[in-house]
Amino acid sequence: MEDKKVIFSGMQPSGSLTLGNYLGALKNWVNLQNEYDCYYCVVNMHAITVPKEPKDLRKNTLEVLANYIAAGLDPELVTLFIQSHVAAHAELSWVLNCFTYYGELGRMTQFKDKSKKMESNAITAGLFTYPTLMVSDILLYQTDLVPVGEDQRQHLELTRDVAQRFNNRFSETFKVPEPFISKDGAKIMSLQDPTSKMSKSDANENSYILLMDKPDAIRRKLKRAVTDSEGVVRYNDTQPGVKNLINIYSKITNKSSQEIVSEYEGKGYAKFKDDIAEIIINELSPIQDKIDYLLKNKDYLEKIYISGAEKAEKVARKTLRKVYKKVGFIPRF
Ligand code: AQP
Repeated sequence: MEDKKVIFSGMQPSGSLTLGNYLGALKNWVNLQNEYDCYYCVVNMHAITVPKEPKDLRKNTLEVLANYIAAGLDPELVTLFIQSHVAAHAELSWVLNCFTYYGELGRMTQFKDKSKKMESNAITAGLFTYPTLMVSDILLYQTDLVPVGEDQRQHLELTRDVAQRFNNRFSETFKVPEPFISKDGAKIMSLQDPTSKMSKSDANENSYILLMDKPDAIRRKLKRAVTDSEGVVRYNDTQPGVKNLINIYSKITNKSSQEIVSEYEGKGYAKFKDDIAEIIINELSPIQDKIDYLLKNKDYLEKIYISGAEKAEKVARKTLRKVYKKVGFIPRF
């Protein structure tokens, strides 16, 4: 265990997880669990950077944890925990906010994208400083690698900059982590607007497939998925809707895009969409059975997140103690 490289990643319980979260990140996390010392967190503190109903947040937090386990993460192998249970995340975040520049945060594209869609008086300081909380999540565990989707690369670069800045100002304190972005760039796009990514907080429920969607909903959403008027299954950027569906197909079946294109030569979109719906249903069905089972066994989930937090806390406290000492805070103990 000691020699294994450390991995940290997390997902926001800002809704139920989507096929994008699953194919872009979660499936990958499962493949890494034997080889690395993995910390996978449900980042509920990130989820309140935009308005969120408390009861939904509670429900989604347990759901995300259940989704992690149902998708194949083994709580015996990896550390699964809820972010707010380890206070060091908030504590380090304050310190690192004092080592992150206003200009850097203002350049974050995720902030620009999210804030653009909001009334200016609804944009909170939390949304603006969200990346520093993410920096803290990662640095607390002396993380080597962070498996995230391409959309998170900029936050990872900020993490490296802040870690290096702190290390240079004081002395070696943080491991400078590397992004670990899947080479095949699995960015799953919205089924309604294939130029923007599939997101669980999208207002249009036809834009995403949830891991917990029942077969009928999956079939209906696929039928309504935006394509184009070409009517030919081809893999190119002028047909972003079809390209996205091919990516989903390929990610689940491991078939190449060329194989899929040949398979559907001379066939229309209807058959193609029907087949993808069935492929998704087959992939998700065993996961859904496990999710249902886990959500009926809240005591089990509680055991997992409590023991996960205890383990995470030990590592996180050690880093935080170092940081407090370096910046000149007087230790209490
Ligand atoms: N569409 C996607 N394709 C590939 N990867 C994706 N990820 C998210 N959407 C896609 C990856 O999932 C991980 C966790 O993401 P998150 O839940 O922390 O936040 P997010 O990236 O902001 O995801 P959403 O679904 O878009 O959430 P909302 O709507 O709340 O903002 C990350 O590794 C991410 O790359």
